[in-house]
Amino acid sequence: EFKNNIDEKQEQNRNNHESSLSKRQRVLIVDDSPLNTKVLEQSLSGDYDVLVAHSGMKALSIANSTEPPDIILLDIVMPEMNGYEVCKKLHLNQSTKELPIIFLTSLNQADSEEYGLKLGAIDYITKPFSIAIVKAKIKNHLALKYYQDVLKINTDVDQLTNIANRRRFDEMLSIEIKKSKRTGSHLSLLMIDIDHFKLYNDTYGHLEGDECLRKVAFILKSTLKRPGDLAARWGGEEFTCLLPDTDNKGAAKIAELLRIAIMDLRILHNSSPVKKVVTISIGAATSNPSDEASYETLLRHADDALYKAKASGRNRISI
Ligand code: GH3
Ligand code: MG
Ligand code: MG
Ligand code: MG
Repeated sequence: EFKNNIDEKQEQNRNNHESSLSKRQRVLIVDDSPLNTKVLEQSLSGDYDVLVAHSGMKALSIANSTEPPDIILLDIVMPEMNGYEVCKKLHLNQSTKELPIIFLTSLNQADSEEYGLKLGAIDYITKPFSIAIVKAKIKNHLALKYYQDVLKINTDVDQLTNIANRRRFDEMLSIEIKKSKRTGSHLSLLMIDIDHFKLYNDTYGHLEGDECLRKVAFILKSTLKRPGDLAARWGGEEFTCLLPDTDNKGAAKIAELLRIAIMDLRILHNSSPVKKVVTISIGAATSNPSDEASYETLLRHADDALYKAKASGRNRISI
């Protein structure tokens, strides 16, 4: 039953990216006048999931939620926070800066439009508007947004395991190294390698081998709980975990959690001399905030530690 549970969750994980693309797209309408939002909501809700905000603050909170919109229709003249301000704030934030914004406003001077477009809005429609034109524009912009999302998934996600790929890991590692230098915080990195995986392939075949990689990836990803943590496929049967704000004690604790979690999966590996189930070895490295942590030294330390874990018997962690 435990195994079925894992298979099911893993299946959900596999479909996660695809389903996030096949879901109905979401349109956020921002306007202080409920009368305006009502008209738009009625004419758009047949094709899209429509979200409504009657203030700039509310719009920002929806855009930053776990279910952000795919496009925003943004009024400009609103009390408290106007549409230009909302647009600027969205663009300053990493997670919302790529959301397409269409201004929908009664400000019909050329310089208002120029200013809005220079702030990064993809379009500018003046009131009174033709609902048919608004709908056609939304449709076109959402088609572009869809391909942007497809591209993002293909550049960041490993096709076999559906966790972050090497490119994504490299990118996050350099970002986190800069951050740890700036803030003086510890940054830890785990290098993980499946034990006797060649023997696993030889015994069960490459397709079973691939399935095993998917299971291991899924467990690594779901065992990491902190929002900044990242599990990635480094290549072949090797994985990495990036652990921001984590010292060597914390890293050792998480490495041990991961080691146990994989062993507890009980994926049969009859020809392994270590155990009769699939196990992993882990090398951990932590940047010392006082020295110059670099990409190469962190990786080299983790690699050296992994080598030690392998040499001293496998199914263990080394720092
Ligand atoms: P060790 O305990 O020392 O790590 O032994 P090992 O056999 O795991 O190490 P080695 O690096 O010699 O072999 C790794 C094997 O992983 C070789 C290759 O057949 C297998 N492998 C790498 N990538 C994939 C993959 O995408 N799918 C499958 N099925 N196997 C892979
Ligand atoms: Mg208004
Ligand atoms: Mg290897
Ligand atoms: Mg190996």
